[in-house]
Amino acid sequence: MAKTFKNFIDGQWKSSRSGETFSNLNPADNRIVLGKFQQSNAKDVNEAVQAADKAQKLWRNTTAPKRGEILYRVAELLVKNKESLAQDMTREMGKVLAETRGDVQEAIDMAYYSAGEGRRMLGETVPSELNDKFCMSVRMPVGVVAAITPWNFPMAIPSWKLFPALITGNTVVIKPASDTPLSCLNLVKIFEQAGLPPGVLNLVTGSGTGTGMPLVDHPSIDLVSFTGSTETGSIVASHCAKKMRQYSLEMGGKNAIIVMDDANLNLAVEGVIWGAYGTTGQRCTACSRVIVHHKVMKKFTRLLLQRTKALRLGDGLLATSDVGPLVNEDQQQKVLSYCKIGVEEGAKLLTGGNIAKGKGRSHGNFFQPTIFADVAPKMRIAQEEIFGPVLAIISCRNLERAIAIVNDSQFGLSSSIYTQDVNRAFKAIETLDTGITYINSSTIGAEIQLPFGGTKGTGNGHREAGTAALEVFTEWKSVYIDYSGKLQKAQIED
Ligand code: UN1
Repeated sequence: MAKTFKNFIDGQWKSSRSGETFSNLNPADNRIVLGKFQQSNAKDVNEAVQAADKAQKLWRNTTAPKRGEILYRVAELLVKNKESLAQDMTREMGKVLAETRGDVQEAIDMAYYSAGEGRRMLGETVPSELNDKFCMSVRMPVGVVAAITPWNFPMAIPSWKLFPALITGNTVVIKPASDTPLSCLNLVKIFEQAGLPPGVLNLVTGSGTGTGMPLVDHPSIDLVSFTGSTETGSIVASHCAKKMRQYSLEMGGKNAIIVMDDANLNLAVEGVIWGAYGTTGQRCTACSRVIVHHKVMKKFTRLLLQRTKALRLGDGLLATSDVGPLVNEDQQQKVLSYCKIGVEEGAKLLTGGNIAKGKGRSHGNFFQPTIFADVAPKMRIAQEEIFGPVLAIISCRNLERAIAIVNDSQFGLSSSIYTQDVNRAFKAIETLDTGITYINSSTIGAEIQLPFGGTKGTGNGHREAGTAALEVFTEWKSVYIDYSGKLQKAQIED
């Protein structure tokens, strides 16, 4: 019998008023049910938001360094439990253990980084127009935050939202993706263990329509922080806009690596393999296009094909697996349909293109690492986010053309160039229209102390992580202190 997990509301573990649950399956073997989770409805959401609203007063009045102390304890508990958290994550999400350890590590890094912010959280002091007057600005919490998180980074992405939101004095209701509720619940449990007061952080599990939307629409929510598909993000945005509510969105990517004729080709191949097939291609930063200088196309393609064919597919818990399954069957069907589209569009399928079966894989959502060559920049497989292990190779004549191809996208998250020429590298940094650019390194692997996010359809101008996160989770208050003891008027001509 699979264990039943509950919602966390006002410091209590509670069943949904719906009386219904949903199953969390292991994508490496869909017969394995990891647990039953609450199918929450609007009533549960209301209770969770009310708890967060009530806890606002206490939490915003807890000094930031004290809030930081709790976050340090969370960090330490995450360190202590890292291995079991990673194992749970591989079981529910599928990516290989080395990567789920990395996912937990991002949460650890974020916890330490944010806890330290409790003693920093810089505001500004600036000169006044007048004598005997002092001007400064301080950061205040926004209020009650709704966090809606995806399944590809089941702990890291919740942590990008929770730690900055909490250190700045907000209270939160989080709804994780229904494919990966366990990792988020494990994180919430650690906050409870670390002594976070009741109501400051609440968890409701369930579907996007039944749980997510009532949360977005709840009148007491002040800010929605969402990571997920562009389609859902735009629905979230329109609901928030109607209610004059703040929102921060992280959405799709169609990230590219440029390989120039002077590149270290072995290094570039390793970068492309890691970017295209890490997390089975299910990162918003995944490399799904590689733009190769025509002079090195033949050699690069040969090396890449060799490395791709050597990748071992299997259960992410096994040390012999390089690439795990896709998260669910719908994802598997979606990736398959894109492979059919690629063939119909006239791209040349070099390897993969199909569901992967065979020993240890017949009950999981495995997919063959896939490469399309001779891809034209306007083809759908070069324009739309596939979110699977599918790579499109595009040829280019020179750097200018390569940059134009990268920028010809509705998205602008991550980009990369392999070159030994410093001039080309700087040209790329300046002209690639993405929020993140890597030089001689893959499109993935962002560190939490820098802003994370993208231009164009990837987001709405906000960034997560780094000090940029403070901009999302705080409001400015400007303060004027006049100690002259008389009425002074600013901006009046003498
Ligand atoms: C994502 O894919 O949604 O840079 C986040 C990276 C990771 C985070 C990716 N640190 O690939």
